[in-house]
Amino acid sequence: MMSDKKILYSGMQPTGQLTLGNYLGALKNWLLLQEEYNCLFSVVDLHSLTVRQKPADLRKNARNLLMQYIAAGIDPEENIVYYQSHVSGHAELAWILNCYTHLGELNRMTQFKEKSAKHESNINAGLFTYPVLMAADILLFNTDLVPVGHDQKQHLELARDIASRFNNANGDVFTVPDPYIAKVAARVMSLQEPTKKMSKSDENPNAYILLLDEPNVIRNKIKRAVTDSDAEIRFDRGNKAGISNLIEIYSCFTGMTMDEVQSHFEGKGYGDFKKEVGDVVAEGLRPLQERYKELQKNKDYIDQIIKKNGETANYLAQKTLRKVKKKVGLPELVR
Ligand code: ATP
Ligand code: LTN
Repeated sequence: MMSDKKILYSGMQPTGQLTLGNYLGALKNWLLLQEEYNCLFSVVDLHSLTVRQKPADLRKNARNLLMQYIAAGIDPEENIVYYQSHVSGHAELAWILNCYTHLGELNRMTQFKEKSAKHESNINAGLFTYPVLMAADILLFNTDLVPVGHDQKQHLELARDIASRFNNANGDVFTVPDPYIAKVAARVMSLQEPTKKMSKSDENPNAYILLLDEPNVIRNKIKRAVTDSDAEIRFDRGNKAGISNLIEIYSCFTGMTMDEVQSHFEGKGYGDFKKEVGDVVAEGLRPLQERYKELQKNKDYIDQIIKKNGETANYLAQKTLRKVKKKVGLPELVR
């Protein structure tokens, strides 16, 4: 962490099991970037409290999520993989940044609007200030690059605005972070409603593929995916959302371009196409699933990773917080 590489930060909410959307839209890019950057990958458990969670489920999901990062290929010895709630600096910085964020900015956030509509009976203040906590996550570590799916672009722009506003008022403290959004599969769509994004908190399990779904479950979900009635395998998001989504997924797992995928399936029917997509996804996720099973047997190893990385993250967070507190005029702690 102390080397002179640039800093990368990203995280995911432990609101359920990881989907193919989380994997292709975000996690896969983390894997590509982890050598080039000093990386922090957090399990953003504080964020997930904005929607009611069952405590036992949250605890389980958080640990499973951290293990899925590692099973996917994130090296926890070289990168800081940790729980957000183990580093109290996130909440402290979020408070300070709340005072540098305008209500109008938060009112414009589409995720807030969507989640408010979905959870009408619990539109809490945390849901509203969610993007400020996210800005704190990123700015706490002087992050240069934030790889996320397309849905997080607006939050990232806000984090940049908050950083610049703070710097303008108090002198350069924060690095203004850049987003990293992949070109292909930045938005993997629901298998049941292909105009909506695939989401791990969807009520219908057929809408998503979980990274830990059994191979036959994966094949069946793809077989049932909603398509269209014209039987042509062609990439056209506007008119053929379901088929285009499957083409993108296939392209991610095979490394083929959209054109190559189209010619590969020329003359074939949807049945054959779906079968092949199911096969490459099931096969592509097999190594991750095998590593996950191994990690499950290794409780002490995971515990030690959580402890060590949490300590490092805390140390780095305190360094930034001390600077921020001083800049805004909070009294120094006398030891
Ligand atoms: P929830 O359903 O609880 O809102 P989610 O599935 O949207 O969760 P997050 O934890 O909010 O997942 O997101 C983790 C990362 O995965 C983010 O970088 C997000 O942009 C990315 N991501 C989530 N869904 C998709 C998707 N369908 N396609 C591409 N990227 C996605
Ligand atoms: N809001 C993000 C999760 C998240 C995040 C972050 C991503 C919280 N803090 C910092 C990147 C950097 C989401 O995916 N819903």
